[in-house]
Amino acid sequence: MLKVKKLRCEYRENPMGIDVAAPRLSWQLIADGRSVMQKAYRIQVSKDDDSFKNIVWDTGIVSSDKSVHVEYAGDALESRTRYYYRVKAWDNKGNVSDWSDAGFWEMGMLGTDEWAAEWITPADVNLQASKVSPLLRKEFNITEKVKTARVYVTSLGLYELYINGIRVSDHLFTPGWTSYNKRLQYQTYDVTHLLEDGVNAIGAVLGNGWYKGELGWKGNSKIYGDKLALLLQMHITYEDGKESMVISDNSWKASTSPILMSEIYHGETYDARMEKYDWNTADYDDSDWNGVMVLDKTKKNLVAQESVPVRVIQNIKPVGLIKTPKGEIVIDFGQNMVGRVSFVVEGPAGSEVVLQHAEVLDKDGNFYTDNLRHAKQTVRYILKGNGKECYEPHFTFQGFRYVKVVSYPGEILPENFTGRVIHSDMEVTGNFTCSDEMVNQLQHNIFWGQKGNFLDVPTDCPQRDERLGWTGDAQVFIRTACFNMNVAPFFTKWLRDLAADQSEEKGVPHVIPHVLGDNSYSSSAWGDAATICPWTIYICYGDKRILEEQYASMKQWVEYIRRQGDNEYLWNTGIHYGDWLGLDSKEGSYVGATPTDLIATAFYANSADILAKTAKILGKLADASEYEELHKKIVDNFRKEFVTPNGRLASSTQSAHVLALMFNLVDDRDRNRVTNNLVKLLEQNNYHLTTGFIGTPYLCHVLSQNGYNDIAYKLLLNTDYPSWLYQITKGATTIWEHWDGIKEDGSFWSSDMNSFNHYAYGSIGDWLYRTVAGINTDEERTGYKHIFITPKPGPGLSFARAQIESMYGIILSSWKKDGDKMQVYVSIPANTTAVVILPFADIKDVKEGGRKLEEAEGIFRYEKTADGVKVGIGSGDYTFSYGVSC
Ligand code: RAM
Repeated sequence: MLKVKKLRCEYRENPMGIDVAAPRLSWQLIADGRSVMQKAYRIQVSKDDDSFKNIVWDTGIVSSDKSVHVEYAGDALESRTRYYYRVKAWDNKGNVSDWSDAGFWEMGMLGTDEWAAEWITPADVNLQASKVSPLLRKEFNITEKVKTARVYVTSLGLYELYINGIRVSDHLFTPGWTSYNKRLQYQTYDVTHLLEDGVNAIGAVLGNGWYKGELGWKGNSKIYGDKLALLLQMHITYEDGKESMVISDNSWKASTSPILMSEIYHGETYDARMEKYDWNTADYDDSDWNGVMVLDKTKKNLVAQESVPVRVIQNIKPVGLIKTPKGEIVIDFGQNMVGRVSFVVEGPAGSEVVLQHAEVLDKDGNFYTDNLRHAKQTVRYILKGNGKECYEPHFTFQGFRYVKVVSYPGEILPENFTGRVIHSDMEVTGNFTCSDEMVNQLQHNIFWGQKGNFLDVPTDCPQRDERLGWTGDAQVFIRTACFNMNVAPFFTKWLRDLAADQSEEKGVPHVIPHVLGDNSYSSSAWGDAATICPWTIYICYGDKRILEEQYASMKQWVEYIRRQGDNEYLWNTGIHYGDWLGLDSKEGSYVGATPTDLIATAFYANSADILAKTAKILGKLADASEYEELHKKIVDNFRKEFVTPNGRLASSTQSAHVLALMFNLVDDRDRNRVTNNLVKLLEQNNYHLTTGFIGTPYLCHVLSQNGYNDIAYKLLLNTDYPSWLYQITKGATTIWEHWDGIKEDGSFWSSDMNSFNHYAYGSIGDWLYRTVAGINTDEERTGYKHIFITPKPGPGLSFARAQIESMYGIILSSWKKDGDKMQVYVSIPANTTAVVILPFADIKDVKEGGRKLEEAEGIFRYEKTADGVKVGIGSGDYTFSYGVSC
């Protein structure tokens, strides 16, 4: 049995409207038995229909085991054209698959000159200047039978689009957030099914969003521009082959909507009495509407949608209704989430529903919003008063678990409220469970932190007046993110903005898209997102193209650092966030005690190393040797500056030791000493961490890698402050920004900067997947083409299990320790191979499926190593059991 399944083009299933010149095709092989490898493949691509009669590219039978990111190499792809593709595979066992089901991709509008549409904005300057969301509409006639219709659309601000009263898609927060003046995405929708014979109507509502609304804690707004506008082009193809277009131009009409105010941070005000019934259908009389104005705005910055869309991903019902000591009524959704609340209400016209959103209650059980700072997170709905009314906000999202019902006509019944969880619709690829319920809750919290902070851009927090694409947070969390969900398209888009927003000197802004003003760039560890993020996507998805695309940006960042100060091999100038929020910070400071020049130089070394490896992979050999040399010199200088001749680190913080070990900055002779000193520091602190954003992600890794796996487990399983599980004892359902967000006595650390949904410390997820369960990719054959399964059991857990869906299929690693018996279960997808290290095992004891290793099928080789028995396997499921003495 051999099947080809899960066809993906540019990571996506049947993407609509892409502008990639050579789209990459991937598939998975489904096969019985063990050690199945692809021997050959054949791809056919046909234009316009899936009968494969009009074939434009046929690879023929290609002898290759490549099944991920095979680049289309046929004739140039045409604009606004759909291509179907199918794949057939041959394996090493003599099986041939059938043709797969057909997948497709559709090209977007490829040339700027193809845009006949014009940017339009309401002509009424008062409407333009007000907070009210404008409506735009246009009627058009259809007299012949429609074969297909497509809309290509984008906006300055956010848009919702309707045809004949129906939303064209469930995508939210379109056109997404990019560095708008340089790159603005448009979306492509198939609207064939929405068109009718005769008069049709198309209508759009615009919202401030990131373009015109408030952004950042300084209360800035209109960062990208002060006029909301729409750009839309519909192409209709008729059965007889003729075509026509509907475009945004000065024939459109504009008016006011019932959305009186909508702001990402502040919520929405909606007066249902102002609704224009059926405004987006052909029956509506728009004779009292105003006209529109054509805006002279560029179309040169337009790019097709690059990431996955943002959607409502799930609904949550309230778990309780609370009356607080202050007497307020608060709905508890049981989960700190990001999205909004939809509700049903009935009451007299003019009565109001007012909802305020918050993440936590204070220690007395009262509704608490101080940590939101200026973000109002308030939704106000004014009833029209004609029976049951349903409402959900349009252009805003909130970070919340609790909702205070400030006003609501009638009885407040939980069933009338629904939490709508919103984020980028990334495919869920991973899960981790183990024998400790609190660690399982930790994994849950990490996962929800990712859901809440991956809303089109990777943010730090989703609730206060920030919600920005902090580069440091993104690089710290990306490896964990890659386990939980497929984040490749998401980061592909964001990294293009990073490159686009690099300063003239090629520094990297603190937040991407860059909205914080001129001097907000180039902190070490934050700017290093430029190298760490593309490298991680390459490692986890085998995506060489992201390295090609980002190479200039990566190199410019390293060269930027090199130009700082007067020693090109140290970075000891500039202002840095350091080990942000480390517990060893001085009173009143956020910057941990680890010297910022040590951190900056360590990250500089790491970035130079990544750049050298990238240059080698891309065949840029001169660069490769130059940056290898640079890396060596930075490491030498690090040693001179921060390591004493006898191998002691100049800084005695945990994070300094962690970085030195993680980035291989000390020589082998000193490694033990530095490790032992780290262990001593931990011991002096009663085996508790003091690390901030920089040290925390690597802390358990360096312990496990250097002989102290037991201490890593101890840190993981601590439940008292400060630890990952401490916050769980305080009821956390997402990861906190501060180790002491809520103190032991129930009071808050501060109201100033205290997010309860911040993924940075969730980076421990990487260690759970990669070390506890032990799933890793070989860096020589990335994207899990060759897999390492190296579980490291430790004290306190009796089993752990992780599963990830790689580009090749599902990888599973699970171990169970029962007294002196150990069982390791592994599943490896077809067309990959793996090395498994069975911890604490002896060759003679190990059985696979009841058989000795030499008798088991699919095992290429095995040997005893210091870490256990090392077994080479091909695809399939394996159960290893053996006795252990420790
Ligand atoms: C705050 C947040 C954010 C961090 C910056 C430096 O805004 O904690 O996560 O990256 O500071």
